[in-house]
Amino acid sequence: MLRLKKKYLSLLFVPLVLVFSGCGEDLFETDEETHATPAPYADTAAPIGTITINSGASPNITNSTSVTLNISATDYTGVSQMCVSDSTTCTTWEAYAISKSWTLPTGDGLKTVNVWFKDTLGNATASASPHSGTITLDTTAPTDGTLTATASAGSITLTWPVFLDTGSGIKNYTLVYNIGGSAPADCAAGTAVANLTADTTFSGGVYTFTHSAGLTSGTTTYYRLCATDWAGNTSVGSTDQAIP
Ligand SMILES: [Ca+2]
Repeated sequence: MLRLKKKYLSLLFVPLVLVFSGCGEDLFETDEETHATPAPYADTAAPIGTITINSGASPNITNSTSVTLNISATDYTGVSQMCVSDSTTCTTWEAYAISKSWTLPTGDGLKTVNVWFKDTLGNATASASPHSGTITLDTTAPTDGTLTATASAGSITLTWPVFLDTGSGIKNYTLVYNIGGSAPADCAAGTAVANLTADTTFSGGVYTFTHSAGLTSGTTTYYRLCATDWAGNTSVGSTDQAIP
């Protein structure tokens, strides 16, 4: 019985690969009269693509109108052009690129950026069906509630109600203090308390944090509490003081 050794089997594929790769070349020689037969495939499809804004981070929120568009498209004959717009109308075609700096329209809220693609043969994304990316623009800092500092022997208890934020919501609080003097000018000044989030309890809509480390008995401690939203906007802060 005639059997082909396994090692010779692979040799059979070599000519086949050469044949197919030769056909592949033909598909792109659109302006050369090298073959009598027409190309076996006509590309009438628009590119397929996606767009995300600032890499589509989650939650996808920004406090700046300056963003980066991350663009990707594929096409049988190659992606040639793109058209980016804040509206549902394409107005300006430009060379296809996978990254583009973009300025969102001002005004907080959900923003949509649309992109249309065109391949090298002119097949374009349907005008009514652009690819879309979204991001929430929040440029408004949270509204401060009232911080209350209450002293007891060796410690000060701080309480505050939930601060409010439009646009993206409160992400975290920052509590800073000065021993003597006056309240820190902002929440980047003064000394930040350690482990604020971990050591804060929440009940009945009120946060409670007890501060003891670093206090000086008999000396007024000045506090400032700020809230930061998910877009990175930090409030001016609410201040209070107490003498432990
Ligand atoms: Ca906000």
